[in-house]
Amino acid sequence: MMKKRIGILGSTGSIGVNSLVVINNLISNGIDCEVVFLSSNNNVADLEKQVREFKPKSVYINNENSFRKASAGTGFKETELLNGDKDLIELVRRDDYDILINSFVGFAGTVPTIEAIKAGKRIALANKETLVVAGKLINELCEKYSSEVIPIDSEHSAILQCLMGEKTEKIKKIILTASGGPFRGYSYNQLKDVTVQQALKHPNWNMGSKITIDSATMMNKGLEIIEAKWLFKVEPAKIDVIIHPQSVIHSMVEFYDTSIKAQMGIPDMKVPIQFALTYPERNKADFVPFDFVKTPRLDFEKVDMQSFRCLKLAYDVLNQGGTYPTVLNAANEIAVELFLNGKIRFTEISEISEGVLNSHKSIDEFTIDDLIGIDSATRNKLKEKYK
Ligand code: MN3
Repeated sequence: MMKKRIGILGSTGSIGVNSLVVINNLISNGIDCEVVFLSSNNNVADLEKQVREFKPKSVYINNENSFRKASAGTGFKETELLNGDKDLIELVRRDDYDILINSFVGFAGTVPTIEAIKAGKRIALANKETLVVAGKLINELCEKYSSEVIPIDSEHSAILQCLMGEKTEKIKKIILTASGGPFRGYSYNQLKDVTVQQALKHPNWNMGSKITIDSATMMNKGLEIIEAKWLFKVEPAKIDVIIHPQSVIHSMVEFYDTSIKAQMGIPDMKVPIQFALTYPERNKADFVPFDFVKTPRLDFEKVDMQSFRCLKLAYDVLNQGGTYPTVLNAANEIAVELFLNGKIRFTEISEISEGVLNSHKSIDEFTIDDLIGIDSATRNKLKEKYK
């Protein structure tokens, strides 16, 4: 079997750390893997530990001060240290690796994904924002350069697994499950007073702060329905969301004979990460197995889009298409930051996004540079307003 040569963007975050555990699991189960590069925004201390263990050729550090600190120290003396957009693009285009795990947060993940696709890589994608803003371009590029995007997002990994051996035209519905987050059952009025601390407590998954807030507003599920459209090439009317508080069923597909397939397991990101690295194969893993007797109940509820307006906005932009998803994503990223910094209420996250969408004039034909321009214009407008 061919060696898997892997580069990780965002190796000190929760997906990155889990990816390294998965790589060790694959190695101990007889799969030859090499970590070619690692990267972090500014977590130099954790990067140093990862470098000692995995000995990558290169390390990319996004934050300039952290990069200088790392360059001055001794922890990376046998490693090539990189910084800045040019280095990042050059790194993901190299031919010394095959699989890019992209777990950057937000729009920042888009350009490296595109450059790696152009270089013919497999993208194991945890950065869902990439597909939300540029799904159309990414699908075109994957075809042109014979690259592939394999989702790490647990719902989409579940759908991919349900669809193996099936035909797209026989899908009746894709059903994404959602835990409902910490505020499941809250009315819109109740949501007005929730605190940052409450919002950061996710019942089932342990993740970074951006995605945890997105889960609390249900914007995460909104981004995921758009992600599903581009990954599985299904029309918006065929994408459903159902609340499933236990997060045991990671998602489902209903076919036109009414048969439904579900993919299940304990909520553990290591499973979809490993599948993205080994697809279409399945490899042995020593992860904690699911126990039906310990979790005897699986519950389901209708989603409440009156309270969780971010999900409603996402359905709107999913139907409208054009550059609306780019604007929604940018507005949401800034609004989440404002909420985390105590500058706005929880419910203002959807209000701000809705306001920006209402004033946007969408275009149907666009390049990646158009999207970068629209993204930064949206951010600047909001940063100016709330500074
Ligand atoms: Mn998910």
